[in-house]
Amino acid sequence: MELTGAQAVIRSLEEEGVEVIFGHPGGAILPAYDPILDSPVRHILARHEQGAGHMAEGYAHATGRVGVALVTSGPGGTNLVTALADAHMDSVPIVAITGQVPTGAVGGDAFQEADITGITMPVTKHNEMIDNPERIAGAVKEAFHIASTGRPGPVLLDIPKDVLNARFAFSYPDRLSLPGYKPTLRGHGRMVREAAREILNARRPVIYAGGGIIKANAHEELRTLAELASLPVVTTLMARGAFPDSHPQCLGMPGMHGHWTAVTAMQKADLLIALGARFDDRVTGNLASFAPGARVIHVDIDPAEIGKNRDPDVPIVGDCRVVIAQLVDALETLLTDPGVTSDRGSVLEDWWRTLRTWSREHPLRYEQPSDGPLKPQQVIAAIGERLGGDGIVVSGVGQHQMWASQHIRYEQPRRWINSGGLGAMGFCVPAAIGAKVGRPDTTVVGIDGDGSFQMTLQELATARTEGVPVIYCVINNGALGMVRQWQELFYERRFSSIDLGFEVPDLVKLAEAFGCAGFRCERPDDIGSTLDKAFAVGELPVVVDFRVDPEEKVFPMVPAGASNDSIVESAEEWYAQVGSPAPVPGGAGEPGGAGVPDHLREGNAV
Ligand SMILES: Cc1ncc(C[n+]2csc(CCOP(=O)(O)OP(=O)(O)O)c2C)c(N)n1
Ligand SMILES: [Mg+2]
Repeated sequence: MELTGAQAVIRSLEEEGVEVIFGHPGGAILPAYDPILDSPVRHILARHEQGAGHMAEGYAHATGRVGVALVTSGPGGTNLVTALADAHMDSVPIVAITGQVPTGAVGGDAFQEADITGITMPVTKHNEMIDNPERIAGAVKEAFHIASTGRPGPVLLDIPKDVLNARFAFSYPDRLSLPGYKPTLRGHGRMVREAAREILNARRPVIYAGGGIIKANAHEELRTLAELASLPVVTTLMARGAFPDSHPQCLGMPGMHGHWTAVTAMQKADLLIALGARFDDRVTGNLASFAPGARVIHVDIDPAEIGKNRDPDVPIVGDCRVVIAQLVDALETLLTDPGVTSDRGSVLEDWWRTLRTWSREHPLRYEQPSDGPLKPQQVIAAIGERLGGDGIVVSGVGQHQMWASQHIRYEQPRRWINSGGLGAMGFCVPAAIGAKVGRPDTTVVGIDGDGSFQMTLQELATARTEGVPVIYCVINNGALGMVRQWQELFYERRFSSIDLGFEVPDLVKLAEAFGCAGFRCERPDDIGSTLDKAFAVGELPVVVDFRVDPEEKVFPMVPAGASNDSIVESAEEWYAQVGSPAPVPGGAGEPGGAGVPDHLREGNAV
């Protein structure tokens, strides 16, 4: 069948089962926009290419399928870079297609030319400029395969305009030929048996579950393993929901703002079973003092992760779902040995007693005075209760993100979506649109910061015009709160360029200007009724302006680069160690705060 290159692109997407494209047109990609009119594939017009990229990511996070973004050359591609980098850091399967100037003009600084394959080389799993139309179908097929298999990630295809316009005989390949690309799925048998023995020998084991569990759809296997061997589980920021928060063996989130018990359990563990996790600095704190007494089993599909930050005692390259099932088999075999106690709970009794005591003594803490300012944690907890384990929560980046991870219970995978590795403000508004498009029957709540919201709020227009009713709850502290928190703690309250104010923009009027419903809540007593109104809207996107206390800080906290042993649970504990807070500029207060002891100083290690 004879098609143009552009028709071949859209046909190839149809062949891959794509139901929706998030994009924004322009000169070089124009030919590809014409056949969309005749295709069953839905196109969602983002107002900014970064938005299109994050929408594709949100869609992929929520559905487990590949998200697709389509943009033009030059600024279209460069605007997409943040989303690609985010997808690369968080292993999100997306395929981006960019238009390019005609082949003959490449390299000549033509209008809207950018070397997008060069620019995105370090932030894509694979990219390619397609130089002839016959290559389109094969390249698309490979792109979807590479994006979604092994360690998932972004793939970019750059297609010059003359290639899009050329006519040729199209056929879709039914086979792939990628001889150099064969991700290892099955773990090495001897290593798996070794890991099973380590698990039985351990007295203070902890499963360190990372985002790879969700990517591999391994949550059921994880649960089987944890229950079989009575193992405590921590779920990282990228793995919230991979193991139910309500499960008695769940210790919560580790890391810089993790639960005290999760952080400390890892520090005191004699065995860490790292499953699809990458020993990120936000989890380990100072690497040299991280989990000093622990032996390490590290399971990851990406061989480059093994030993990157921490040398494992038992390295296993493989897909989490496959390897955990192998581990369960190996453990079951060992447990039939008459010399081995099959009641692992009794073997780990001391450890569990300690963990339970810690959990009781070190809950997350905050106080909501009934007549005082609205506390962000209270708002977020109320949203979580309203969702009751159903619904998808998408966040921006900052304090609100940490509170949304801490104060909402996640019971299932793909219910918590955020920008973890890159920490890209602006993620929430578009990613929530992508999630809702992928899961239209599920309530999608965006929990955003006032700063993050202002980076991509123009996508409210997309949500409204495309009929995507996300409920955005802006945790409005009038500030770049997380930066403010660091300036308070590490720069003696010398607040520099963090003030956003509450009034500009007026979020309720802004919502209305975009044809969305807008509400405001300023008092603790009004949280419930405001959420009632927001959840009752139904058809339209909603923006709720929750005006919260700017003084509130995220605790627990391990200062960047410090040891996880220096975890601080509250502002009171912090100031008990460093001296009273420095005076609020222009306000009352005792001088002090300059005496930050060495172990709480912000390190240089990120
Ligand atoms: C694109 C981008 N720029 C800058 C930062 C640095 N940064 C991290 S958190 C933060 C403040 C976020 O403010 P807001 O969205 O209001 O969230 P809050 O911390 O107040 O809850 C900033 C500027 C970032 N993460 N991403
Ligand atoms: Mg803020």
